[in-house]
Amino acid sequence: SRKKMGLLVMAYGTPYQEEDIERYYTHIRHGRRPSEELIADLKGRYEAIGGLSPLAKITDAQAAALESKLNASQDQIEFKTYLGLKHIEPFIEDAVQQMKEDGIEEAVSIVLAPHFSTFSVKSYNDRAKQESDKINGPAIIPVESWYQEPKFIQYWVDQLQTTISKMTPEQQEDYVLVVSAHSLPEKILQNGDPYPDQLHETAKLIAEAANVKNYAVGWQSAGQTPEPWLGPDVQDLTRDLFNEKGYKAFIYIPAGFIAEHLEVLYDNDYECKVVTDEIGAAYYRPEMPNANPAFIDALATVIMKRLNQ
Ligand code: FEC
Repeated sequence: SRKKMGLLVMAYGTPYQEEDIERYYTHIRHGRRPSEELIADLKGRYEAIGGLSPLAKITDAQAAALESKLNASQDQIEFKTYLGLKHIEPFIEDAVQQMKEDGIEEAVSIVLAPHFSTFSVKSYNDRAKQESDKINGPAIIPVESWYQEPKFIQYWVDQLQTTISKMTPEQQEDYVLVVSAHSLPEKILQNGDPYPDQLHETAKLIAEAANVKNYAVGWQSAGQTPEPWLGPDVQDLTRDLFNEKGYKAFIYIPAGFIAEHLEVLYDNDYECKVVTDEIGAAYYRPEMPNANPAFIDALATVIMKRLNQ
């Protein structure tokens, strides 16, 4: 019979209803309640993408598809999914407690974000481990980063080719690819955080495999705090690239994200498009991985490679 193993899928989380926005935002800010102005601003952005984010549904679909794929692709282990979110229930700690209640003794964990940062993946993994240590829960084998998985890179190469095939011949001759991730405070660099290098490597892997001549790396969605954040911001980068080279089209791959959510639907599809409209260039944003089977296959491959290490 198959060995039972927990599959701890960790993701950011999103408000389930409008009333959740304030407490969700407060949680993101480590318990500091945002001002009325900040709350109104965030509500306005959710309204602009249709009221709420599709992220909750996409995360659920990704987790379910990953479990099915893993259980269908081998016959040694029976995986059972536990969803643990960073900023709303079910929290990471809830998922670890549930595994313990269900008698799970061993689990593999993955964060639904490709790049490692002390601010992102490390904080998810630390919370899972701390909770498990506290309650004498399952041993957890964490995936630290998975941006290098060839099937993941191939996902973007295929999407890029689909996008390019939709462009006019003039745009095909004269476009630039902008690869981005969520900005983080520059202070992460003091401790040698690998996050920026991992994004640069992702961009290079995609551009080389897809034969893209012109590409640039940028940062998006920076927080509203006075400290310096990693740049260049994608909007400024778009203007600078246009001023230098006059590109006719911009293709955005927000490679630090894997779902269509607020940061993509607003920060790319609205904010970057404001700039491309202003300079008179075409805006393209390939489809996000969501629960695309090719992407789920990439994640399943990452999990099996980790367990076979
Ligand atoms: O509801 C949705 O569809 C949006 C989900 C969402 C994702 C996401 C991903 C990342 N974040 C990361 C870091 C930060 C830092 C701050 C910060 C702030 C916000 C706010 C919202 C929000 N984030 Fe987020 N992020 C998402 C949503 N994030 C809403 C608050 C309003 C705003 O600033 O827009 C700054 C905190 C502070 O103010 O001090 C830092 C990172 C990722 C990608 C990795 C991951 O998914 O874990 C890093 C999705």
